[in-house]
Amino acid sequence: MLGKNLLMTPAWLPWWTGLALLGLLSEASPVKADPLLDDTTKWSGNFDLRLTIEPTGTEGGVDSGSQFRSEQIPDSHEMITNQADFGHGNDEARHDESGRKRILVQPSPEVLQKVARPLNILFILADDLGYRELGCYGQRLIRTPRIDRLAAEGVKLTRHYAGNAVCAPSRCVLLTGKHPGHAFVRDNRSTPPEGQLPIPAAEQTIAELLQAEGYATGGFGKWGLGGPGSSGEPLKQGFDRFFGYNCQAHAHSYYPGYLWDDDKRIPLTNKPPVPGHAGLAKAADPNDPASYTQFKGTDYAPDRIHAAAIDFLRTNRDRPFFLYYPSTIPHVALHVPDKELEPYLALGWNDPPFTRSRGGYTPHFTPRAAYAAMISRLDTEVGALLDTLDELDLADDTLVIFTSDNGTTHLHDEVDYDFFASVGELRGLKGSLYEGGIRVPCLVRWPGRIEAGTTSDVLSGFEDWLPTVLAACDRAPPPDLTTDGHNLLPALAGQSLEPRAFLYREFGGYGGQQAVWSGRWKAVRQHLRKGPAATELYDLEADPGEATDLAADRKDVVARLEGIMAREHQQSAEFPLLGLDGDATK
Ligand SMILES: [Ca+2]
Repeated sequence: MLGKNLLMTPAWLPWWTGLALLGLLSEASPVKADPLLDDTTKWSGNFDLRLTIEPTGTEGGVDSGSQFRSEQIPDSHEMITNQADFGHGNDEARHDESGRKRILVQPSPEVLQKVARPLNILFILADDLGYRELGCYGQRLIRTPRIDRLAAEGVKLTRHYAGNAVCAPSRCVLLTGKHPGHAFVRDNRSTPPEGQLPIPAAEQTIAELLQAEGYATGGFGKWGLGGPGSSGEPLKQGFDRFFGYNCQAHAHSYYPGYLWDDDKRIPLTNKPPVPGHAGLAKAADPNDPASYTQFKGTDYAPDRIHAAAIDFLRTNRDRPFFLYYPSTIPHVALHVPDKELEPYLALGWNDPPFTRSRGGYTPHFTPRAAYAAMISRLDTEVGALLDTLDELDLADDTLVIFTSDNGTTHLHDEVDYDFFASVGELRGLKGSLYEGGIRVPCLVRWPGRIEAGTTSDVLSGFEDWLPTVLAACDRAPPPDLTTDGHNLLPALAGQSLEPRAFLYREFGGYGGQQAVWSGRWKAVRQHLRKGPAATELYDLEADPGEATDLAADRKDVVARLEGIMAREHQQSAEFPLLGLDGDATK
């Protein structure tokens, strides 16, 4: 019953000679290409090809077996497959008609990995890292050699805007591709006992879309979009794997009592756990370093999170993956191991102790050194992730994106943003829709597709990553998905495009704010919780520090940008902007 046939090609001929001959000579034996290899797939290098030959029986049935054969493609050989050559797309080839033989050309696993390997995504998100806190963005005191090298290997964006001015709403924009006038989560909101307001099941995240395409999806770090068991928890929003903090408040301590390993709480060995918020003991001498030892633990959560992410890379080296790495660094509290502090202590900075005795984040004896050491620690982690891609021979097949969820914190006792010039010439800090709160560093590397060492001033934001990542993976967004984002790939590759019409932000927190960017102009409104607020207008090309309000001189521009604000703000029952909506909760 098992009819068998094997296509024999003399060893000195390239493998496809036999197929071409077969296609030409034997009408009864069309050749079918594997659908995984489309007509633009480029085959090169030295690898095995596996041919499966299935003789077919009578119409409507397959009376066959299969055999495999390997052919070595010469090292120097390179060809572009053409589906027509294989009969793919030819109706005759698709149907197993009586008497015809069907031949499947299937690449061996090595071929798939080497040739048709889908793109991987590594998305690294810093927490509260300001626009000028990396060497490649002008930082002079904090060392970030590995992230700077990433900039040298890819493109540096100079007008990239986080999803919002604080953690949770910024991440919601990133993962769902909707700007804050349409996004579900528009402010931080805790949901006891642990976690933040969950994104609903109906929301589609980047992870969900890639998971449906067969990607391994892992999140490692801080979540903040839905507590354990809620509709928003990572395992229900497209992640196969999660390791880290579910809850943003829990993430204020780097030496916690536990972390989440998928849906299980796993204990850490900090005995006792170090709180994120506590003061010096009443009797403690603020000038004695020993007074601060109570804020040091033994089991540093970033070590655990980083190890789990590296493990995810190794586990999935043969599968396409989406690795989302939302680090908790450099968000306070100032918790960093001594060994990472030492290089900065050696610099002998004037570094007065942060001595808070009650409330707020935990104090530190050398807060400037601690903050710098935390950012350098993140830099080391980024370096190790990139080194692992190199080691696994995946660097060329991986799109790497590095950015931050909002600007530098406004907590000056904790973080001396003046000393570091954390946001440089920009106005505002975390929580503000002025530039310093929301314009963030952003680096993108894709060898062969993005030119190394380039800079782009394309106006862009977190909503763009969902369509950009899908486009990079050669996938279209599902028809029922509405996104406010743009595919950035052409711009990242250096093509000049029609400028984007606008970028929109709103934020119910810190008094209620709205902002619109369009070309050189930016309109911003504050205090929207109190009522309709005056619109300020800045020319960011001439005035990046937003010092001179031009609203009175350019009423035409103000009117146009206010029109965009009105159009893009969709009322939210959860997060009303009272000055615009009235009190939607009444
Ligand atoms: Ca943040």
